[in-house]
Amino acid sequence: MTLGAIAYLSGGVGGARLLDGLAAELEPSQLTAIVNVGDDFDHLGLRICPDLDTVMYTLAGVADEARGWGLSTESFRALEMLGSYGADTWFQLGDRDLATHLMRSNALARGQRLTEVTAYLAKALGVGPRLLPASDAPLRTRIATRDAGVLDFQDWLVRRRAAPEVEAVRFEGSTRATEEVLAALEQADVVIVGPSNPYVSIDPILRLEGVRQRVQARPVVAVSPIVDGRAVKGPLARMIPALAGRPASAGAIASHYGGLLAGMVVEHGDERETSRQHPDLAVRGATTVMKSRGDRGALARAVLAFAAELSP
Ligand code: FO1
Repeated sequence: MTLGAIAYLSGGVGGARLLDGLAAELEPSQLTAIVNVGDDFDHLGLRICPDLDTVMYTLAGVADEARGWGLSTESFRALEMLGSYGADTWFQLGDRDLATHLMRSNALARGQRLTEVTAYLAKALGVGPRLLPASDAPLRTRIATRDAGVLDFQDWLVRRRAAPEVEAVRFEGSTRATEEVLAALEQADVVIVGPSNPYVSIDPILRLEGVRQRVQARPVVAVSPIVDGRAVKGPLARMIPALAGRPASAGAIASHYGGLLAGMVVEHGDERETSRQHPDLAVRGATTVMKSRGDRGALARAVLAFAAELSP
């Protein structure tokens, strides 16, 4: 069938890149991104929403392509001055990026919902598809580690470079998805799960009240964030053995999502092993490592074609 409305679950840099490819293939009104807010934190008096900003900057074409987060043509003069005052500088806040955090923090302080201020900022940057924070209320992913206690997410990921071994991932705060998120899932013909870390980018979305039941009522296609046993970016390849007690693989990702998936798009060469682990899962091979904007479009087309085949 030709697909109508698509709900896309996203977190991290890989999720944002495929969303960029999908946005180029679809009408803006067809595509809604439901974005992780478990990475969010309050830092230097500002509310920082890394996954929302990564998606917004990527779709606006202003993201720093090499880093994947933050803005291109950035400077860090404010951060230098903060350092002179002895403030924390381990989280690299750029001068132009600070404008986003100032606008968002002021709007929230005036009582606006995160959903509203996200829509305002995205519109100001000319972003077409709807970007929805998974929840309006604060939600925090925390990492229980073997040797360093329970850490805030950015402290673990950025400050400590994900070195402390993970024993468990915990979520604190909001358990409520927004009404907009629940409605977007109800109106979706298909749900696409981006090539994101399932533990810290997608689980914080699925665990919200009413989300998993609405997602599993629709055809769900996930794109594997693991290629030939390795993570394209980030700590995922080490988290799978630590948390699932098995080697990193696309099959391990499918197992983590349980019976949620109708299909999985994996890197060429990973099809056979994934199908061996999951005989009843539809598996499609594609080029899932996106090195260019052209790659994003090609992967988006492959995912959309596969999703259309799986939709009744
Ligand atoms: N990731 C880093 O590894 N180092 C940083 O200094 C850093 C700063 C930063 C500033 C704004 C922002 O929106 C994201 C930033 N990130 C940084 C990425 C952030 O840690 C995200 O949580 C990851 O991209 C995973 O989603």
